[in-house]
Amino acid sequence: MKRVLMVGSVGCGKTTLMQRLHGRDITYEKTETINTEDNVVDTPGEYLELPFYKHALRLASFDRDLVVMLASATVAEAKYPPGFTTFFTVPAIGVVTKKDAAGQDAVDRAAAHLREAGAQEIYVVSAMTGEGIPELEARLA
Ligand SMILES: Nc1nc2c(ncn2[C@@H]2O[C@H](COP(=O)(O)OP(=O)(O)O)[C@@H](O)[C@H]2O)c(=O)[nH]1
Ligand SMILES: [Mg+2]
Repeated sequence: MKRVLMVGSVGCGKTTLMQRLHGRDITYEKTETINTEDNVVDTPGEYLELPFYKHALRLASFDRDLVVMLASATVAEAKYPPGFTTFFTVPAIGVVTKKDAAGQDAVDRAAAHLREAGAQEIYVVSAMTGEGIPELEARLA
């Protein structure tokens, strides 16, 4: 599996997706700091949301193959500034999470936010039902 960095706002589903990708039980764990498990680096949503922490995301990306930008289909507002991917020196893909909890319009809106942030490839998944996970796993292999 590629070395990836999970980025996204608080509660968008980063840790749950990491658990799913590792085939672990899905349990809620608040992410307090940068947490590395095998090839996945999980980050707290505050690192994206609070300007003071943003540099930490860039530092954490330096030894990664890929940045995975997450956006929850259940959140209407954009959490990334336009062109956010230019912040990184490695490629970034977009992942819409929580497909099971939202309608198609909401999924499309989250995907549009990710495209505006610079993602040219978008995957739509549910860490709960497993939908879309095989396609994402294939991309990360
Ligand atoms: N319905 C649904 N809920 C999810 C999904 N992924 C995560 N969640 C829930 O969203 C909340 C935040 O998830 P978490 O992975 O901790 O978000 P993080 O802050 O980005 O790490 C938890 O209550 C999860 O159970 C999903 O695919 N579907
Ligand atoms: Mg987390």
